[in-house]
Amino acid sequence: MKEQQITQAFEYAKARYADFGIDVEKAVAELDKLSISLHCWQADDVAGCENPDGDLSGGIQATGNYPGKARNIAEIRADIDKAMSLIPGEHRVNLHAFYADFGNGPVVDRDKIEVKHFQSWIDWAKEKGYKLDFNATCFSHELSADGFTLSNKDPKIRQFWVDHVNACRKIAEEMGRQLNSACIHNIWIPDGSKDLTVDRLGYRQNLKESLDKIFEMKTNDTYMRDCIECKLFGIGSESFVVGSHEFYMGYGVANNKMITLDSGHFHPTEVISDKISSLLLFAPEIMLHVSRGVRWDSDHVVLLSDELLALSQEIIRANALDRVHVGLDYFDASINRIGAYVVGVRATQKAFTQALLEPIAQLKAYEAAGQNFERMALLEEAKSLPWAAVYDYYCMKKGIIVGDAYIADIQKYEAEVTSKR
Ligand code: RNT
Ligand code: ZN
Repeated sequence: MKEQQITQAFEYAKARYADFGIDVEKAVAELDKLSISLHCWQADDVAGCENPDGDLSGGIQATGNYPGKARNIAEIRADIDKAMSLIPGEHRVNLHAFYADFGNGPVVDRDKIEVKHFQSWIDWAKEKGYKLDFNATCFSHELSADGFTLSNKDPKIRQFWVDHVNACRKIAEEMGRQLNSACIHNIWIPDGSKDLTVDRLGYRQNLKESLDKIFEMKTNDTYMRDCIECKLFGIGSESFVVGSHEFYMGYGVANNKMITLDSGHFHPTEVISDKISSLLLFAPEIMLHVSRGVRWDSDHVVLLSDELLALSQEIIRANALDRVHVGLDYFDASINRIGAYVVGVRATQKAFTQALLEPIAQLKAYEAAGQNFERMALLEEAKSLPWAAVYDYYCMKKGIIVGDAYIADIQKYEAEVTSKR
């Protein structure tokens, strides 16, 4: 696309949206503030750096063997940099604890990790202008092998994971301090079982006690925030998951903790978009793991779906961009992994572009007056207003490749870099 075409289309969009009293420039400025947290684990199929050839466990699985996966920290960073170069705006990188950089120093177990093991990540982020988020890694480890971590029947195993999570919370706090932006630390645990479980209460009591112990260690809100993520089921935890939605919803509301909503962690017809306006009333903030569930699998590449649009609309309609943190969470090993990143982020940005351009005031006025046909008709019209021209213009203004031309760019990177791995 030529610059002139993009500008012309944008000018048309501007005039068209002005008919509805919408200021397109303002929407672009808002879109530019949306910082998306890019999950580092799409680059290497959630392998981590401790033992990249080891098995991923914990009820999650990356399927596919597309060539070119990142094999070490340098390659993960290079691939994330490449993906970021094809995404307009300033974004975050979401790290997991098992991406520690031990360099030439001794390798320590997860309960002993420190800031120094992540200093090279922080330095890289600083150099590139990214902010960081962080996650304890309570899977792919011998002490999670029986399927239980913070809720384990064995108090020594529980303590190990409490120590790990708190080691991570300290690291997160320091990441936030050094990068001058609160690092969001997420707790997701795989705990659950394949089949009938009798003492559900016992496991949940254990989890509650472990979390209480964890949060006894106070951290500075300016530099780090805690969040807790529920799940419905996983591979091998089909019958019982300790950290269910009700569990974390209750825990989060009672303890003023941020809830993480992963779009792939609910019943197939249940959507997280409708949870936003409820949670906002009871929880301080919300963290999102935007994903795309397909049948039993929760982790397909994010696309511009009705649900993604509904999610963005709920956030914008509630004027809650400052309380909802948007992160991605999927791992597709069957396609070009950098492409997977770019498609997911661009889809998310496109959904927010539409949401930011919605004629909300008019829609609310119709609704208040009981004019439900008018509300429906305007919602339909809004779908085909020229929002794509606004997104293209945004990419161009930020000096980022516009439209499908990024496909060829990723193919080039594949030919020159990833295919040689
Ligand atoms: C797993 C959770 C969790 C993980 C990452 C790797 O079902 O969604 O967020 O995907 O922590
Ligand atoms: Zn998740």
